[in-house]
Amino acid sequence: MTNPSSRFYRSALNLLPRQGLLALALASAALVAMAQALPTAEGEVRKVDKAAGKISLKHGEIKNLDMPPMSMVFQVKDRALLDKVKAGDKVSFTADQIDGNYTVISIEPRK
Ligand SMILES: [Cu+2]
Repeated sequence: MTNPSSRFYRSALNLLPRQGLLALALASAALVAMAQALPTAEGEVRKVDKAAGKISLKHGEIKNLDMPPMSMVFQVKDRALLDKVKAGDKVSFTADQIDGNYTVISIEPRK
């Protein structure tokens, strides 16, 4: 047990539990990401206000916000989202409450 290769094997063995922990950490990160995935809601764009970073939507039920269908104004997480849609577009979107403000997180025109 004094040859150099036994040292190699021992350090390889030492690595195994750490890789197990890493796999566990990755798996739980994936679970957290899944739990945070927002359900898609449907809507129709009423007005886009790029200067204010706001969008007016007539929307269907938003399950994660416990919100029935209505028309309302949302903030947007990223103003670039407002370049993807225009008034009159039917859209699929996700929304969440950020610092107390209803905020569109993602939005895509629907075909
Ligand atoms: Cu609403």
